[in-house]
Amino acid sequence: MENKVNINWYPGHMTKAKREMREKIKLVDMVIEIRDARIPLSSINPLLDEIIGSKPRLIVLSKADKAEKEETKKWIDYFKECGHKAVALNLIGDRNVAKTISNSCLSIMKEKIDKLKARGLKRVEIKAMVVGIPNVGKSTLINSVSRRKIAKTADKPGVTRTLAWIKVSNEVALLDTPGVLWPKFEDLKTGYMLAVTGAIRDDVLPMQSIIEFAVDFLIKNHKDKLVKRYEIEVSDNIFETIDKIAISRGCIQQDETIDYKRVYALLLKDIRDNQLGPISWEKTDADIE
Ligand SMILES: Nc1nc2c(ncn2[C@@H]2O[C@H](COP(=O)(O)OP(=O)(O)OP(=O)(O)O)[C@@H](O)[C@H]2O)c(=O)[nH]1
Ligand SMILES: [Mg+2]
Repeated sequence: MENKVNINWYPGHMTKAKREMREKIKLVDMVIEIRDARIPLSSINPLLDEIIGSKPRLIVLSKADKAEKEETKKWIDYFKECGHKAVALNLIGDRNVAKTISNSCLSIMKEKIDKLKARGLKRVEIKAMVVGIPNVGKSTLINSVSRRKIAKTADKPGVTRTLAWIKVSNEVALLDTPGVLWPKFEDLKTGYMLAVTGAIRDDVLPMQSIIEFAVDFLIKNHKDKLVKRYEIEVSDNIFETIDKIAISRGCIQQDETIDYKRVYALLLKDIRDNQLGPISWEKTDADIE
């Protein structure tokens, strides 16, 4: 299989997005970069380093409820070794999102805060901006720390929107509009992982290949989960397993052949909805070279 691809699939203008992001980043002291806890390397934008320059960053591994706890811990240690502070959160379930974010930002900015305080500044407010690839949880994080749904203000053309800041705590504020980064992938595996977790549209890569990648991974790493969910015996054969799932779930067409479209959709939905249980699709030991 060809494993190098060069898909320039992301809609919109990357140059414009990059320029806008650079402008917004000037307004903040640090960046909160959200990545998907299930795929902490694939859910990045390789240009982020270039865009944020030397601004400090906090990595938030979102959807931690959908990833394996032990793996997530290893990822946090991995990032620490790389010099980055990372925290894992379930942005819709955890009650301490604001506190965790605030404390982490303060610890990252400690040196700067201490310096300002030494110069006599009484109240220091850290300004941060949330960035991340589509669907990773940017709006959820912002809504969660603001403890209310932020009304979407009508973006009228030609009218400059005033910047709004959301208080996370007395010392930390977030810019209310997050920066959207496009994911980028040159190898198919990264593309499949982005598809499986719902970060890219389903039509970017062939559905059959996404499912074959997913089932192959599940057979190798989580056979028990397939057995339990679909009440089937699972061999090492990808195609046989897909057929068994289809039969078990009644994905059969009128002419009694397998309805692949339906079984693919069913499998993808189950995976994204966490119906098989938490799965870390990217593991530290497999991905660090
Ligand atoms: N289970 C789980 N779901 C989450 C978590 N964070 C976000 N979600 C869900 O993921 C989906 C996408 O979240 P959003 O906050 O809209 O993502 P976004 O980054 O703002 O997406 P775009 O605006 O499209 O770029 C929503 O259905 C959220 O409910 C999490 O920590 N755990
Ligand atoms: Mg959003």
